[in-house]
Amino acid sequence: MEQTFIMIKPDGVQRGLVGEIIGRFEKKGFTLKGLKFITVDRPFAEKHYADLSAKPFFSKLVEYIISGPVVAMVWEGKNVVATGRKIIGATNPAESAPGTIRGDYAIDIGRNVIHGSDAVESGRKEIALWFPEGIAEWRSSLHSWIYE
Ligand code: DAT
Ligand code: MG
Repeated sequence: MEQTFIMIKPDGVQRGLVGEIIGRFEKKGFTLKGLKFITVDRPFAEKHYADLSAKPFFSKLVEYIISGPVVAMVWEGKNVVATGRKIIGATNPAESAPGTIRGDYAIDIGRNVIHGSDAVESGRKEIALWFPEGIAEWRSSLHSWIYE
């Protein structure tokens, strides 16, 4: 089954949005496979955002991600990468639809509350980076009530 890496950024933690965000993924029917509350250091954040290292906003982005604890998660389910991105909303909250996490809870692009993998392959890489110890092996007993 497909997996994605989701991270509640430091602003989401500070603003008390952890329960709300986890609830949206849970209620959709996705399965939580990994979760940790951690503050990452600069080299780690730079590795996570390595693809953006040439962007003018890169250093500000890294500064933001290391500014406090984040909630790092692995969620599993059918099409969870693309659907997760829909739940999260457009990168710039000014363009995120109401009903999405960023559309409901964010204003500035540099404080957009949450990260989600943009493809199955980048998800695989991000999960390996954030969860080198591996993730939980379990199957929800609700499976047959969510999938036909
Ligand atoms: P996303 O987080 O939607 O996958 P991304 O991978 O393109 O977006 O960029 C990572 C983060 O970098 C994004 O959540 C916010 C920040 N960012 C992206 N584009 C930006 C821009 N033009 N100015 C400032 N910050 C930006
Ligand atoms: Mg991205």
